[in-house]
Amino acid sequence: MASPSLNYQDRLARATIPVVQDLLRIMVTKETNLSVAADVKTKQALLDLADQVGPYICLLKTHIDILVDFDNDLVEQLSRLAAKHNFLIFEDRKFADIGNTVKMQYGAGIYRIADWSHFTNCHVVPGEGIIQGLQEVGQPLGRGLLLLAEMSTVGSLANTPTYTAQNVEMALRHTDFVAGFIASRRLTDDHDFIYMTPGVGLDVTGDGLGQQYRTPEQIITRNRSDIIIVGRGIYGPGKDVVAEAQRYRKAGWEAYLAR
Ligand code: S5P
Repeated sequence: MASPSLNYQDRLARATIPVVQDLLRIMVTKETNLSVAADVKTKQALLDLADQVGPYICLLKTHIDILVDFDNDLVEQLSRLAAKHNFLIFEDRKFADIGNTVKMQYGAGIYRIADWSHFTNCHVVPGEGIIQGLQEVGQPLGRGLLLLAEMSTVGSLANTPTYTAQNVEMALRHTDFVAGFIASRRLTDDHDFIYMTPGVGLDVTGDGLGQQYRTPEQIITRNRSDIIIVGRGIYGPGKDVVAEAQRYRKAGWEAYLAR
């Protein structure tokens, strides 16, 4: 099979899941493949960070259960910032339970993730039922799912050829809802999935807790992933958030142009 086009514009024309089209359109329009991992503890810190990095990102990744003061107003304000700056939201929930349980975790509870998050993700450890359960809730709302086919950490049990390949097989059976993968590299050319890669940093190689950082050049140019996810590299201690967001956006986009 001929090597597929890796050009975001070509892929926008081919994408079939509406939320993937929206994401690619934003990437092309804003010239950014940067997603910020907003791991902060308060509502105000999250809103401030989203407003600061908003102009430079295509996607804001949240861990909504870190917040000590979550409320529905946060969701409204965050959604307004997403509209103001033209980015999408990805709640990094990493679902991992049986289909019937994840349906409730995704659609109900305090957070009602499916109501506001364009993308979420899951481990396929329980088998394909987890995808079916999430799909029942998410697809009618126009959401997309990412499978955690690999993890960025030292000793990750997900990073075996068999497990990763099974993620790909499951994704290929659900191409109407599975938008792509969390992985360090493009995994298949059989279908045009979106790849998002965390563990990206320009200055350090680890965090002392198993996280491993690779450069945008490694991830985007060489590994043919699509989106870099950057957290502490942008807002860690002593960082100038706006300057770092600009720096990572530039590095990610240049790495894309170089391939
Ligand atoms: O394999 C993974 C998958 C994810 S989603 N490794 C990760 O680090 N993540 C997430 O990416 C993690 O939960 C965190 O929100 C972000 C990385 O943050 P950083 O501060 O290390 O850049």
